[in-house]
Amino acid sequence: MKAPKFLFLYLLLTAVYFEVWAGNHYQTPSGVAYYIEPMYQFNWFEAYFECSYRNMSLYTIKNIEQFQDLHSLLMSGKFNNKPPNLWIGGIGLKSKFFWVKTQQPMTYDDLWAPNNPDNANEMEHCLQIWSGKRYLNDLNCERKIGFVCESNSEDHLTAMAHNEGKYRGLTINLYQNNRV
Ligand SMILES: [Ca+2]
Repeated sequence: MKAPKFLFLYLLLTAVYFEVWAGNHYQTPSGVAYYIEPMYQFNWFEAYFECSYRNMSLYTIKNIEQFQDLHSLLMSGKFNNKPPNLWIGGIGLKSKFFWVKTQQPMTYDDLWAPNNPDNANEMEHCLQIWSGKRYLNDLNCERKIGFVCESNSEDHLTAMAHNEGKYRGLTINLYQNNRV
């Protein structure tokens, strides 16, 4: 007779865990998962850190279909039928942008909002998805908006190599400290 009680507890804990884990995780119509922070509280550098902290990266456009899939999610009822202003993983100078993650140039000229990139006041060096506009804008990196992170799973080997380097550095530091 105790089984139902344990079952209830298990289901409750599972629900709590899922709620904590799910947080700002969203899924597109085609099933791709993103971490999206819609609150306007982060400059580009903070957004970059927030994604890295989660072992993710600021979103990089790989093709139009992938972007439209994300945009469909942003246009869904989850965000008041209006895509939030979100930092993505592009930076640039003089209106030429590239993706930080892949170091490839930003080539989707059809995705810029009208009259952009305009590098207004010569202060707009970071890339955003623009609320209600089609679609991208260059913006002052210090502005506080939301952000969207993508998984690094396809970069697993790169991440492993990075971590190995980090631990090697740690070993060297410890060794040096012992010598002092
Ligand atoms: Ca602009």
